[in-house]
Amino acid sequence: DPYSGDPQRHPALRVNSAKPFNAEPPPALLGDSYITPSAIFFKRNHLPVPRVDPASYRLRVEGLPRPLSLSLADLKSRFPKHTVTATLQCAGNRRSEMNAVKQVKGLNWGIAAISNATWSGALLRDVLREGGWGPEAAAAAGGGGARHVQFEGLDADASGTTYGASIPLNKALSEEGDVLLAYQMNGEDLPADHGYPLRVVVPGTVGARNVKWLGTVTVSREESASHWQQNDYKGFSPGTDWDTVDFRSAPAIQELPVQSAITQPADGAVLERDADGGVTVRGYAWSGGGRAVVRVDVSLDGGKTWQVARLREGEGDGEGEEEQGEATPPPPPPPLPGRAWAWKLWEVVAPLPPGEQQVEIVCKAVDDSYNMQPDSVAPIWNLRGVLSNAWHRVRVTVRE
Ligand code: MTE
Ligand code: MO
Repeated sequence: DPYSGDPQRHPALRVNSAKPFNAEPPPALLGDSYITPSAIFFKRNHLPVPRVDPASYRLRVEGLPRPLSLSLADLKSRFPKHTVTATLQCAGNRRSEMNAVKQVKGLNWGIAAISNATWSGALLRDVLREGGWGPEAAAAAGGGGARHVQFEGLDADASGTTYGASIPLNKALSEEGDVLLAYQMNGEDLPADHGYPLRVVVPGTVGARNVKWLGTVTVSREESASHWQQNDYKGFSPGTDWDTVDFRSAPAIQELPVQSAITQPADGAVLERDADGGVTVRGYAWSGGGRAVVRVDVSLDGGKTWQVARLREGEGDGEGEEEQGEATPPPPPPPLPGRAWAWKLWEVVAPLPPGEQQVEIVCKAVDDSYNMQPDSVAPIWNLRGVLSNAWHRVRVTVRE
């Protein structure tokens, strides 16, 4: 069994596939903490988890004037340690809602194939510069006109095919791109499931490009030739089916569209009112490309009327943030424009008229480019079930 070396996992995870291991946390648990504990961070593996010996591990860096072979100690000592809080979201998050409209191909993710962590490591930019990347190399590398950075994982199938992906070179080189060769997650060594000993973290970019168990980085003219870059993780029209799809006709997903979902209450829940007769609704919101979520609208009547949710900024749990007073510490500074890599958790305490009632709760987020989520799934349905970001709806019963 090629999966016999896989690590132990947290029992609270909802398993979508055991081999390879794919699982997401229960939504209420996800929405509880701004930083997702590593044990319940969603896990998306295409292949068995490779066992990597940290002592003999080397990262190969190619396509540069000076190719590099870096040990973990090199990565930790020769480059400044950089820390970024970034949300990862799988392209297939919320795929089950597409499946409900019409069958799609892929793991049946709920709303929790997304999580937020603090990552530390060397900046990919610094490593590429150490390899001689600069204006002259830009002209010479990759036969002229290098455009991409390819990543190859150490996880392989029975035929030796490894996981791979690539990102635009501009993203990797940008001083504001924050692309990390990460050796830590939430202040500890990366867990085995999340890429030990090294993964790339590409803030603002779809999960699939955040290659785990990183073996090789290559600056190149071409995108990665891997299946997952070329023939997967692309979006298509609702009218495209498996007989007509041409994967060459669509770009690989990189930045993801604006997203939000309700983590509490759960669909089908029976709710009690709080002392003031209201109900509490909580969720997450995030957008790709470093675009900040600026507003989340919540409806308790299926989308007829709306109110604005309170964004629970930063690492606090949201308790007491509304109290004004001399003792209140100032809020954390907002992220630099274009670098809002982390999600925002949000909350609404909504009043409801008395009496038992069925309520359809809806949320939708707006990012700082004023991108908004589409209201329904059918017009964005696609055969692979990716980019599922329609208004999220849960139906609950509220009791006296
Ligand atoms: N990297 C390798 N080497 N192998 C993989 O299967 N899965 C990708 C990406 N990096 C994958 C990988 C996908 S599709 C996603 S969504 C993220 O890892 C998931 O990261 P996580 O398991 O840390 O949540
Ligand atoms: Mo993914």
